[in-house]
Amino acid sequence: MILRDAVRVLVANWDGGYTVPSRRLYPHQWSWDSAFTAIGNARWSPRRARTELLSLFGAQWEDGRVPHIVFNPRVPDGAYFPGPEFWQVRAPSGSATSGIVQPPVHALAAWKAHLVEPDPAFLRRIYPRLVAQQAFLRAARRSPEGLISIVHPWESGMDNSPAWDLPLSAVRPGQAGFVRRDLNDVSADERPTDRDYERYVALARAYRDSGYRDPGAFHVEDPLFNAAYGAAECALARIADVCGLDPEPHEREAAAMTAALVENLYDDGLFHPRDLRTGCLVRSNSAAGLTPLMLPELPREIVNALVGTALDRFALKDGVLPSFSPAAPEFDPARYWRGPSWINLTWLVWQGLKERRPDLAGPLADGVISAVTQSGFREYFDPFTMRGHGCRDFSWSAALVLDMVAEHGLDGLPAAGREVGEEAGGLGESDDVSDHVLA
Ligand code: 2M8
Repeated sequence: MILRDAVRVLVANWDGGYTVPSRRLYPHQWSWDSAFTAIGNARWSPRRARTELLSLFGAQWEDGRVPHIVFNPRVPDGAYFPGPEFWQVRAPSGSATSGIVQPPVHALAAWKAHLVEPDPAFLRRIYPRLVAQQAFLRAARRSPEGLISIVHPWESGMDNSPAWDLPLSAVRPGQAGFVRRDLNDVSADERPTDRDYERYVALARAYRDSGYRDPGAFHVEDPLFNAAYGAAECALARIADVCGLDPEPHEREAAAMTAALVENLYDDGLFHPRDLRTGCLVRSNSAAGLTPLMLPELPREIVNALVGTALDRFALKDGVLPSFSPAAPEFDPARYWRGPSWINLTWLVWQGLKERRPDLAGPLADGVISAVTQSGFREYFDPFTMRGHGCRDFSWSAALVLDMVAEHGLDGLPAAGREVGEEAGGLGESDDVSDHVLA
């Protein structure tokens, strides 16, 4: 039932070449959402997964950046703010896009799609695009210590995390002069405050006005973003291998990122962001600090310390992962990225636990499954009551449940890999899958 419902959400949110995160709240294509959605779609329609990724990379910029939103010209102006009229930029393909990026989880998604249904031709097609995405980050955002920076909280994907409160306090909110659309669909106490929104808009405007080049008042190294970059290099090494190319440069790059993270962002059982304006670590309690667990070469003692932190400060033993430590004063179980449990973040940490700590990974998958069984495919969940918050029928919640069930099983039934999706995909692969042509 759960699996069929998940596929139904993904079918309803499919736009012919990609999946919207949510029909009403997010009616365009989002970068990391497409990667997570592809991971789940691969379980019942690998073709859809490949199309989704190729469609996103179709809007890649010449400098290699993959914009965080690709706008659908058929969606009415004003359906989402800030829309194309705010960003004022187009990809070489002609698509209107934003000019900022999101965590590079796409190489991992491409590799996972290939594992479900091997397709070397797809890998050969997307590999240069994925390499260019990483190259942009190195060229435009890499510090001498080897870490990649972000210039907007939206680039972290965890937009409203309390980890950004301090760096954001240096940003002067601009003049309002805009109308928020998000509050049409979701209650104000589950979304960022107006004050935060004014800062987001001021930052995006300043970056736009610099020609999408200069970091402005927010300039931060984020553990999740950097862990995703490192995991992307690991995936690229495997992809290169299948393509008959040398995996070694990617392996070296992944190892260098792991070392840079440990050297610069690790302290006291958790990875922390670093504010490049002050040079100081922002010692917050964000679950982003656990995501370097994704990196296979993370030293064992750090893995053990992170697991200890996850158990003590994040209540992981209860089978859920809050996005922010419940023990911290800023924790809010219902407000967007300030404490609720998110399925994508849980999935990233689960990647790092599956082999090292199956005793913890199993209950985490069960926790996710019971949250959606109780509350549906909501955007986020109260980590204690599992009550759903944010929008409904949210794509990555549905997609990643398909992936977790395929690997972990359901209700005591063993993992079934591809068959999970085939059974759930009884709804049939729609004919409405266009084979997107890369620009
Ligand atoms: C949220 O972010 C957008 C801005 O990009 C928003 O609040 O309008 C975040 O949760 C982000 O991680 C996600 O990619 C996006 C679409 O699901 O929504």
